[in-house]
Amino acid sequence: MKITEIHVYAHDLPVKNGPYVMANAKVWSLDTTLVKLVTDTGLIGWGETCPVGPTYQPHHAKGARAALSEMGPGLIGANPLQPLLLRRQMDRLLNGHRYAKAAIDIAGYDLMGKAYGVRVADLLGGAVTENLPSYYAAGLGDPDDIARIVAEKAAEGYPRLQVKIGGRAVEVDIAVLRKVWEVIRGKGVRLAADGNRGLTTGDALRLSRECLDIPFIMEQPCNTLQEIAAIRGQVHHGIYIDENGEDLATVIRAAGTGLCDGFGMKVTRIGGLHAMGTFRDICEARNMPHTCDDAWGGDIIAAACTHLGATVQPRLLEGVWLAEPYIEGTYDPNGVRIVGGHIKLPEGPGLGVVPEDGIFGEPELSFS
Ligand code: 0XW
Ligand code: MG
Repeated sequence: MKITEIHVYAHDLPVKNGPYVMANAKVWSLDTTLVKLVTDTGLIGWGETCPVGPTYQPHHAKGARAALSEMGPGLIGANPLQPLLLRRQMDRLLNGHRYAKAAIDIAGYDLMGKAYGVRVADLLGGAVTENLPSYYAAGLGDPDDIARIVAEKAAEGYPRLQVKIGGRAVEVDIAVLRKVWEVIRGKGVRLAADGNRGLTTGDALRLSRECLDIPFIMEQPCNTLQEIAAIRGQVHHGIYIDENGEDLATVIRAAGTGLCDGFGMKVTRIGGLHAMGTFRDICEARNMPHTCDDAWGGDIIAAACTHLGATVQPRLLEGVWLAEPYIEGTYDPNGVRIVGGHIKLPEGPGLGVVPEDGIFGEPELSFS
């Protein structure tokens, strides 16, 4: 099979009741990038990448499209059924920019599934479940509002909740965690406190010390791996790395040196489904729990995260996070949805999501 055409679309995903606020980002609408691969067989594959604004990670929407325009001409004629060779071809055309390469990789998996008549989860090793746990991530807010959201989401059936902290007075973060714990204590719901790089080492230590009785994991509390290493031996809570988990080499280093207890991981940040499968296997070899998320995005990215999440050992899967509850609009009326805090694995073939005809308008870039 050969890629004969590549089309790149920009599409807006407005945030319901926006803005969505994190320590280092505030977003009202997300600019997502869709990739359509057309092949000489007539089969079509879809991929997507959607940074949650330009300040969450060193990624931005226009950067994704610039990277795709750099690689596009050199990918015409490539075989999308060979994900490893496709990745090496992209690396020959452009250094880094894994989050843009991920959109091509995902579209390749969609094509592979359609060509072989199987689901992407089967290509990734096989699904261990048809109904996956998700988690809800409440944005940055005051203690009463966040406690109310968390109570609602726990009652809805989410097995895990994430609250945002950081970028403000640490006393408010501590008050949020105390209030949240009052409402979820005894309900069997797991809790993550996500600093999104926004805490100083001193504040992270204080927060951990003053919340000794609350069993949460601290996700990406500080900005850099050096800062995390500095507090690692002194905090009383498990630490997960999210934004700093930029590539497999960093994951190997973090796991190998005991820098963290788990990861919040994004399919696009690590480079797509092929690299995410390797990440999953590294975590399994070291018994490290992790999420299977993306920064943001619509039905295509949601399907990619769900197919990969379905292959993770259930005891290590911290949940698949989807933007679906937070955004207006879908691409496919039968797209990926969260019901009762859980996600049904799409049936396929491929990703099992087919965008409505013409929904993304005219492509911003086309190569043939
Ligand atoms: C909760 N998320 C998966 C969605 C937001 O885009 C940020 C992210 C995180 O955990 O940092
Ligand atoms: Mg996070």
